[in-house]
Amino acid sequence: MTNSNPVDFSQAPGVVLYHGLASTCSKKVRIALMEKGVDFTSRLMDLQAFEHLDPRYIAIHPGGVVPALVYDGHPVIESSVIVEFIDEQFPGLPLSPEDPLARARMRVMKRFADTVAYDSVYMLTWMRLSAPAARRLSSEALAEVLAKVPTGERRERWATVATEGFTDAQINKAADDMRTTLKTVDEWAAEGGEWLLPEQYSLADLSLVPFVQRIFNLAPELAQHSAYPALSAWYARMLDRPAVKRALFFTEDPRASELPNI
Ligand SMILES: N[C@@H](CCC(=O)N[C@@H](CS)C(=O)NCC(=O)O)C(=O)O
Repeated sequence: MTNSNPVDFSQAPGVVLYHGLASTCSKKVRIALMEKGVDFTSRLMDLQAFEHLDPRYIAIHPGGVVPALVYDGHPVIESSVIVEFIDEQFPGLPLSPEDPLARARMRVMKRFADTVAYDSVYMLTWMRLSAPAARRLSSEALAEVLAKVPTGERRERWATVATEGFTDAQINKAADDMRTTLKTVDEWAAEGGEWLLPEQYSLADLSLVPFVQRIFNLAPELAQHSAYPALSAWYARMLDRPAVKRALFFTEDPRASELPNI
């Protein structure tokens, strides 16, 4: 694996991953790469230093969010799409079942990760990591940053964390989503057996584990292990997988030691 410090935006052959250390969506993609044994160039970005708003990155990912994978010069974006691309492009452990009905169930679980599970964690994550960075800026510097954010939705998030933060109603909704996430994954783990799909370890498992990890870290009071026995056993099995451990607690880039991870 090769690294870059500071971020190198130049083209490189093979797989280049632009990612965030703490980013749940990046963790998902790192797990997929590591499960398949794909060698990649790591380009860790400092989101709190707004490196992902650099015009050279926006040229790769027009939404200005991580992760983005570049394969032989071709950008692939959206973590759920990227993990499917990795599974289809590279040999090694198959991460999707053959049976179309099982694939459909897997995609429902991936969709859940992208919606309910993602919505459950992003506000508390932003208040923990992004708010301090945004609040350190002068009003001129903040205006400059906001002008670089390519989408209205993200501009609003940055403006919110720079000022009053999210409302109590929003935070309560996130807590409800956390409970729903834990309960749903617990049920899936109970039905699935060893992994979430009875058929095999799949993209469903690796798509959900970063969000479960984040809930355990952000809201331990909501995540009593005894309340979710199947989820807890599944989570322990996930952490026993070398690829999952390497990806969640990623250290294989010199920048990793300088960035926060939760
Ligand atoms: N739907 C996107 C979501 C990506 C996303 O929200 N990335 C976050 C980190 S997990 C990010 O880049 N945040 C920085 C920002 O929005 O400025 C995906 O799954 O790839």
